[in-house]
Amino acid sequence: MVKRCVLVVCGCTIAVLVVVLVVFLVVVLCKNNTNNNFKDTFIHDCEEMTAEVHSTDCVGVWSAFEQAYVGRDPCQVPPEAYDPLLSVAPPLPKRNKMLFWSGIKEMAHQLAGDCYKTLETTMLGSVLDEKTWCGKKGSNETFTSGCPGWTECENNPVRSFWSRASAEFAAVACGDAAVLLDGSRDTPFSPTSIFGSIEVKNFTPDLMKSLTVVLVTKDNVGANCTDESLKNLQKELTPSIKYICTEKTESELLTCKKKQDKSCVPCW
Ligand code: AVW
Repeated sequence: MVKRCVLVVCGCTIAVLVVVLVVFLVVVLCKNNTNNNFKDTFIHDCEEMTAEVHSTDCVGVWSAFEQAYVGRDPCQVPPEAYDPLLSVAPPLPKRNKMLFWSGIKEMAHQLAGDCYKTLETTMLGSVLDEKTWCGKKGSNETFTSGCPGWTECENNPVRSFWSRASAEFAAVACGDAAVLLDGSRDTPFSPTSIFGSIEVKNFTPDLMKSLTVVLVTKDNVGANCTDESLKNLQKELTPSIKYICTEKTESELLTCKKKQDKSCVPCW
């Protein structure tokens, strides 16, 4: 009887240990998989994006990327931490086809198609769009969850990346550029947005000829080109950059886009 009891207790203990071990292995493997997935996807997407243009050392680009935040407190990653990354993978400008946006990301990308270049269609922008990442003090890992949110602290790895990349994207914009602003916002030109606080301040007057503001409204409801906030935008622009403003409804723009061919005649 005692022997049987000992056997049952031992059996149960072994079964519990096996379950704990399996759960532990699954958790560890899944975690590593997430991190490797992030790295592998980064390198894969980088290679796909650069294959046609020029060969790029995407493993080197990954190293420059991770050195910005790995091992650091995720609230102490300033935009300058990405300087080495931006110097190995700078945004390539497209003359007269640079498109900025504020408030209407989806619409901007529907209209951009293959005709315009947005920050999210540059190599780094497309690889990191909609992604979250951060490091941790004393760790050499990349985490894709549990990272600080956009407003949780200013110097978080994601926000600092977009700030630094936006500054660079704006600095190389050349010729006639355009910005799509959300006409249904109270302040279509927001001085605290990335466009208002970073991009406008980084335009290079010797490179940029004009900026066309396309105020996008829903069926003519919303702001127009006389909007107070746009006066602040004009004030921010160097006088040598010509300012143009036009009002368009969403449906006008989408209808035009459908008809647009490879000649990419602007819809504004
Ligand atoms: P936006 P931006 N919390 O539509 O001018 C979370 O205002 O700033 O346009 N995420 C945020 C927050 C926030 N408070 N603020 C901004 N974001 C993120 C790069 C979020 O992902 C391009 F070149 C939101 O979708 C454009 O010309 C995105 O920032 C320009 O910057 C845009 O906020 C658009 O930035």
